[in-house]
Order: sequence, then C-alpha cells, then structure tokens
Amino acid sequence: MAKSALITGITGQDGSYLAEYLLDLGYDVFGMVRRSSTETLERIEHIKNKIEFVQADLLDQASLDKALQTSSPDEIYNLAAQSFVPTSWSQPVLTAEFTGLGVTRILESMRHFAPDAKFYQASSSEMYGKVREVPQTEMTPFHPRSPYAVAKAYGHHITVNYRESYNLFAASGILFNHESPRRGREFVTRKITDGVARIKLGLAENLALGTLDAQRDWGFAGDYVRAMHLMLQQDQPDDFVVATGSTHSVREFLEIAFDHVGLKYEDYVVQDPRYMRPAEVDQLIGDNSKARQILGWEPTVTFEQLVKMMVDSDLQLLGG
Ligand code: NAP
Ligand code: G4F
Repeated sequence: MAKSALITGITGQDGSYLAEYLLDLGYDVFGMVRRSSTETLERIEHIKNKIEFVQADLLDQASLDKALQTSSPDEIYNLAAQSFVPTSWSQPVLTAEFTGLGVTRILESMRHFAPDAKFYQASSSEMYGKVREVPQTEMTPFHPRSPYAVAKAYGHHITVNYRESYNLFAASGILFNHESPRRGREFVTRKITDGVARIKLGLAENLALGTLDAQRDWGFAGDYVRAMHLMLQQDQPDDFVVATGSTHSVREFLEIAFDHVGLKYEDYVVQDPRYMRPAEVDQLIGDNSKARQILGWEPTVTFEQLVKMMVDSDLQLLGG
C-alpha cells in the first residue's frame, strides 16, 4: 500500500518541493491549507490535482485534530509557520502562536489521533543567532536574535520533549537558509534576483537593501526536502543540521547575480535603513557531517549555480 504524508505549509516554498518529491516516490499526499479569500496554490498549481487538500489552521486545535483524523498519515511534515524574520518584530505574538505554539498543537493532535505517525519539525539555523561556535552543529547552544527565532527554539524543544515524554517519532531538521526560484520575494536572495532581472529589463532603476555584510549558508530548497524525507526513514527519531558547509555574504550574492547579466551591483544597490534589523544574525555556517554520515545526504547545487538559477528564472518570469 502507498505511504501517506500530511504536509502543513504545502503552499510555501518547501511544501511545494516536498509535495513534488513525495508524489514522485508514490506517496498519497495530503496538503493542509488555511482558508483564504483568494487561492494561494501558485507554487503547486502543476500538481494540485494529485494532492488531497484538508483545511486547517495552526491556530485552531479542532481543525488540526480533524486534519489528522481525515488524513491518517504515516508521515507528518510540519512546515507551516510565519517564516519571515522582520515580520516577527511587527507581529511578535502572532509569530509565537503560529511558529511556536502551533507546533504543540499539531503534536497534541498527533498524540491523540496518529501516535504511530512519524513527525518532522521545520527547525531553523536562526535559533543559533548570536552564534556560540563556528560552524554550528546539533550540539551548539541556541542564542535566538528575533521573535521568530525564539518561537522556532520553542518549537524545536517541544518536539524533543514530545519525543521523550510520549515516545513519539518526532524529529527536527535544523535547516540553514535554502532558496529557489519559488522563494518568497521578500527574502533577500529572491529580492536580489527579482531586482537584477527588473534592472536588466529596464523595469527598475535600483535595488534598496539592508546590510550587505551578513553571511548565510545558502543551499537549494530541492536538495533540502530530500533530507526531511530521509530523516523520517530512520529507525530512531533524531535531530539533524542540514546545510552546505560554506557561507557567503549578501554582497557576494549580489556580485554573482549582477555579474551574471553583465552589470555591477555598485551601480544599482542603495542601502536603506528600513531593511536593517533591531538585532542581526551576522554569520551562519552549518556542519552537515551528521546528515552526511547517518542520512547519506549531500547537497547537489553550489552557491553559484543557485544564484544563476534564480536570476535566470526571474528573467524568464519577467519575459526577458
Ligand atoms: P514559506 O514559503 O513562508 O511557507 C510558509 C507556509 O506556512 C505557507 O504554506 C503558509 O500558508 C503556511 N502558514 C503560515 N501560517 C499558517 C497557519 N496559521 N496555518 C496554516 N498554515 C500556515 O516558508 P518556507 O521557506 O517554505 O519554509 C518552510 C518551513 O521551514 C517554515 O516553518 C520555515 O520557518 C522553516 N525554515 C525555512 C528555512 C528557509 O531557508 N526557507 C530555513 C529553516 C527553516 P499560506 O500560503 O496560507 O500563507
Ligand atoms: O533572506 P532573509 O530575510 O533570511 P533570514 O533572516 O536569514 O531567514 C530565513 O532563513 C532562516 C534560516 O536561517 C529561516 F528560518 C527563515 O524562515 C528565513 O527563511 O535575510 C538574510 C540576510 C539577513 O541578514 C538580512 O538582514 O539578508 C539581510 N538583508 C539585507 N538586506 C536583507 C535585506 N533581508 C531581507 N529580507 N531584505 C533586505 O532588503
């Protein structure tokens, strides 16, 4: 019989890649979506007929209970969250509700209605924040620097706690930044590649950004969803860092993106204090040894390939 998976956050970047991946593996895929006055299925338009949608919200326990009962999944991937760091300062309570307490709600539903399922929690490298060691491993202490990161740290710890308290198969992937042509346009990578394409096509004159010095360990989202799936195929639940092991600055991202279309970023980028954060995460770099050794996982897309893939996609989308 085919395995079944419930994906929360299926309309997001990772949800779309994971749904594609699991459908290719022959899974029955259930996608949790929240009610909206307009459809938000853009990223999964091409596969939406193969997905069974269940309506629920991370804020509403009864709807989550129903989603778990309806889908009766073998695997649950909890990808839904308020995932944009700056919004977590303007909506800190809502972020805690979605991104933090939402994890407890879905774990409670699982405990009551699908205790034999395997659960994946989308933890984040943002939890390391003001980093205590370089590179960061599964053992590195957290020092979150935003309400988002604090909520993710809560979600991470409650997942470990439910594993230890109730013997659930609950695993956390500590994923470093991962990007793709499907990344939301407010995140810095997509903002840059969309901006480069607009400037190249004469649709914009400049690009306003915050700090150019921050460094991130950027990988490709399509690679990272394979790691999520591998984590749930193990005999024991555990936590894994998923990262490329190299770090690059926003400035380096800009250089490659502008260079790819024959332009120089210095001629177009303006710094705008509106995009500076109250507390910044200066540098993230992950140690992926455990994922390589135990999961047999490794990334396939280099930083340069990722930047160029995103620029090419945005040029094409804008008709270039
Ligand atoms: P994303 O594109 O922002 O997608 C977020 C998803 O969550 C969307 O499907 C959204 O649905 C859904 N959602 C938000 N609030 C909800 C609610 N109250 N009830 C139900 N669904 C809700 O995020 P992503 O980049 O795919 O990331 C997936 C997960 O991994 C997130 O938890 C994120 O925090 C985490 N993460 C991401 C990265 C990264 O670099 N991408 C790294 C580490 C961890 P709507 O379409 O209805 O808004
Ligand atoms: O692209 P970002 O907004 O991603 P950030 O804050 O690292 O968070 C992303 O990755 C996390 C994993 O570590 C996820 F958990 C989280 O959900 C999200 O997917 O910003 C990256 C860097 C920051 O240092 C930011 O200050 O880029 C800097 N930046 C500079 N100018 C900017 C801008 N970021 C944005 N969004 N917009 C700018 O104009």
